[in-house]
Amino acid sequence: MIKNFVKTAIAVSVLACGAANAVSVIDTATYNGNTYQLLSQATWTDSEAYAVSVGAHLVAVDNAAENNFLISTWGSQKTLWLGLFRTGPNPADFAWTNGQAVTFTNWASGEPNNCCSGEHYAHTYTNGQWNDLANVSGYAFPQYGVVEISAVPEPETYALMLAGLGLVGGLARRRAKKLAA
Ligand SMILES: [Ca+2]
Ligand SMILES: [Ca+2]
Repeated sequence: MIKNFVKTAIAVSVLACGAANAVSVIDTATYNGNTYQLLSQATWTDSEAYAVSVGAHLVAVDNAAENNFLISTWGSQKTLWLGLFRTGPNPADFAWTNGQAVTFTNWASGEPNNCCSGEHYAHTYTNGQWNDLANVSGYAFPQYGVVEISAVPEPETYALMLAGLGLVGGLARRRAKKLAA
């Protein structure tokens, strides 16, 4: 039942976001027990939609070590979309799509500048520093998303699991009460 509920929730969220435009996985790597998928060239929103469709999000960079992993694995050759998006006009107004707190950033000098008609999405340069960019699949370079698939369940999946356990526990208690009566 829980499995079906999760499946339905994912299906609904995929429908709500719209199918990602032909985004595919072109490489995979592991780091710290987590799986990372390099996606084909796409806009940020199509890349994040693909990540959501597999029950994950674009990568949230926890620290310099994770950033170094991304750059040494793919980012020294390709500019990578991160799961970091603008939530307001100030330089600090960014959030991770997976909901974790923003405790590390690696902006290039003068970035994020929210240039031109607005730059709401973060990506890496080949030197490992970050820039905010519009929702394009390529500007100076093609843009490639990276999905981070956590080895531990996402918080929302975990909450569903706990809710399911609570339900089972409640039924067991009711059954036990009946027996005792
Ligand atoms: Ca991470
Ligand atoms: Ca910028």
